[in-house]
Amino acid sequence: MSGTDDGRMTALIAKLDAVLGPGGLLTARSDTDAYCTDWRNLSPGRTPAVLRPADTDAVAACVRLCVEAGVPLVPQGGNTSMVVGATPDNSDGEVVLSLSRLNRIRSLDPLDMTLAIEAGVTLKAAQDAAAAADCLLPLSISSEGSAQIGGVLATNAGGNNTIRYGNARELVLGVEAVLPDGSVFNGLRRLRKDNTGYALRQLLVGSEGTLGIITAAVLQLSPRPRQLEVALCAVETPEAALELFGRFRREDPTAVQAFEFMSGTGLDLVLALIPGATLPLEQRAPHYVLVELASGRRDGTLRGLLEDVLGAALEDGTVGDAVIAESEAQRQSLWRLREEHSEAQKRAGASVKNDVSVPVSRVPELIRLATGACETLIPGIRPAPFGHLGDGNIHFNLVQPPGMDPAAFLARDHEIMDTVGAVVRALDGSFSAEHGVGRLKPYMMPDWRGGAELAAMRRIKQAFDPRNLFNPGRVLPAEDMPAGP
Ligand code: 2HG
Ligand code: ZN
Repeated sequence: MSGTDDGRMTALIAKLDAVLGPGGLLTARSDTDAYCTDWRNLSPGRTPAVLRPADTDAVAACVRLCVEAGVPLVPQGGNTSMVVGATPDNSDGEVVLSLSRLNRIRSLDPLDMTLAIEAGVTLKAAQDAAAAADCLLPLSISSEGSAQIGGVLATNAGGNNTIRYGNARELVLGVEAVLPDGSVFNGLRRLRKDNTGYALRQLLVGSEGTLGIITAAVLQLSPRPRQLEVALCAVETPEAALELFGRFRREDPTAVQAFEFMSGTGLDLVLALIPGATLPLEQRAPHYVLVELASGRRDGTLRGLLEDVLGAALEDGTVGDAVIAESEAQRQSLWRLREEHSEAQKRAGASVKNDVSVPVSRVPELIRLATGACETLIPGIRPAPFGHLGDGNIHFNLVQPPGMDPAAFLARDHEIMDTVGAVVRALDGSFSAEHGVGRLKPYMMPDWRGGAELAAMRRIKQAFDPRNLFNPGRVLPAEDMPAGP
């Protein structure tokens, strides 16, 4: 049903308005536009209404009304999706359900180290709540100031600390969600052990809103490290970056909290386009590594470890130059060079993102082979790979050649993604490591996840959402889904 086809949408909106109350429903284009534009501005959409329920019961009531009317729902948190997973298409027939007003911290237990939290709390606010109780919520992603817990879980976000703490999935003990029949699955348990049938919470985590809408969760917290050490290192080659990683791991397998790779091209864009960004090294290098070590002890052993490994690496040439943060402010400014990569690439023009993963040992091959293949495909293209080397997840992003028409570059996005994809596949990798599939990449699913795997996914979708109204066309290729009403 489209927003203009008959009076059904008008009647639905009147019912939703009654359920949501003042401030709960937005219909004016000037109010809804921000909810229809994805962070990358790749695919501007339209919606007849944005629903802003304030609690789980109101989410369930909205779902029941929309499903009864056969209207598709697009759940949205902080709207930071990189794969157009949380904004409506341009049919003007998809209703946006924003979780932003479900923003309460329900409970925090420092002894159990659990945090019960609603979907609309930002990741940063959740981290701060944990820190105030001397605990750590170890999930850390560049968009944490805006990204909300519901979206973080719906996409099984990974980020910088996966190497030590795992992805979002590993941190979830319990989930509360509204299912497509309007029922509320109350799985907000906070148990470390709970083998009672299928782990539905794990099915919902990473399902990108196609099976249920997460309204709250219980997260496992960790003890807060007493010491952190951060260094930025210049390296000549991706192989040297991997070698350095291996040395830290061999020296102390538990100490590495983040091990991030940055290409010279990517960091140059940050230095050129992000005000205030400066390189604290004497000269620019072909590649860089940002390493963060953490320890539960307060003594000087962590600093000793960092200095020993870097000292030897500088001596034998594995590392060309390095700087160690001497204060919290310096730690943050080193991290900023890494965190601003997405913003800098956005400012540099059109770019095509490949959020890929390979076994850690094959990251250098990935970087070399994909760089070569893309440079052959489009002369002048700027490969700017960066990301989570320590867990094998590289953002193999390609920035348009200077001066090229951005639309002409983006028109070749599938060609570019498939070129990188061929390399990733040869290295036993995945085409989507942490950003999900969204509306941008379902076309890749038959090729990468076809056969029994995709067939099982379709049966699961059919069982949960037989009318295909929860985030349709995301994750699974639309043409393979049962037709809507
Ligand atoms: C990051 O690691 C995010 O900073 C964004 O996953 C990556 O912009 C990107 O491609
Ligand atoms: Zn990332």
